[in-house]
Amino acid sequence: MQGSANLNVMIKAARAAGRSLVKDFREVENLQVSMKGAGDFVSKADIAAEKIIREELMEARPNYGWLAEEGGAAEGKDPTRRWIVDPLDGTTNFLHGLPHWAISIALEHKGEIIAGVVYDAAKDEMFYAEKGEGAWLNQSRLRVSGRSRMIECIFATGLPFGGRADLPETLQDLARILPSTAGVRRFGSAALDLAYVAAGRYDGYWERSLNAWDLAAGLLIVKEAGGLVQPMDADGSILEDGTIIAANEPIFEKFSGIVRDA
Ligand code: 2AM
Ligand code: CA
Repeated sequence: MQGSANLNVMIKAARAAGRSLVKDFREVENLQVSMKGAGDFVSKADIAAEKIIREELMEARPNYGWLAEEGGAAEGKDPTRRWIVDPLDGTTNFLHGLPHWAISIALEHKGEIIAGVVYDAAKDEMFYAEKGEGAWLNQSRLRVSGRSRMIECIFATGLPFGGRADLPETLQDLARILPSTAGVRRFGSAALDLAYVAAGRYDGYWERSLNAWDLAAGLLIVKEAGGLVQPMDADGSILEDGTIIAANEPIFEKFSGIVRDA
């Protein structure tokens, strides 16, 4: 796909941040003895990656606004466009030396995501999409899976950890979903969960309690791969509520019905 100038800027920024993160990821292994030391190191790696992305994007498009996990929000001179960035999605994986984390960069125009990049730098998998132009993984076009029997489908989700309060809801979700499917996976990066739905690796994905930067790029990639995405509350907003249900079309109604039957 011959991407727009904006998409090329986003891909360039993701690659630059990816190089920095891959270098730091190799170092993490040496720090495992001290989790605290590793935690501080990873948060520095995260902030350094965000700085690289911000510099690349702001140099190319100085008028656009900004929303990112580490750096907060800033309105641009052009109030209709903003970057939504997660420099390191899957931080816990990164910290544990698990090669499953990604950089997520989205471009929003008048409240709608028009371009998205999710880059798995450890595996050099660049997932990207532009509105109306399809979804891609490196040079290949992506398509969601065509599975229509729930019992053959694999679903991804996130599970609460630490002090997160939605444990009962999550356990009820699992009780409803596990028996009628081929299984549930919990890999720890919302951005990659969505990219994997787009690639047909997962048949669907649901999660609550996320932030706009976890979801913005991935939701467009799913849509452009022919999948459906909705917030948990059908009248709500994915990015404002931080909830999502994503799946291929043949199973969406059934799957979303089960998930929403909370
Ligand atoms: P992160 O790695 O950038 O923190 C895992 O289920 C997903 O939840 C990841 O995308 C992770 O993003 C996100 N996540 C981690 N901690 C979170 C929190 N306290 N609130 C909301 N989302 C979180
Ligand atoms: Ca994140």
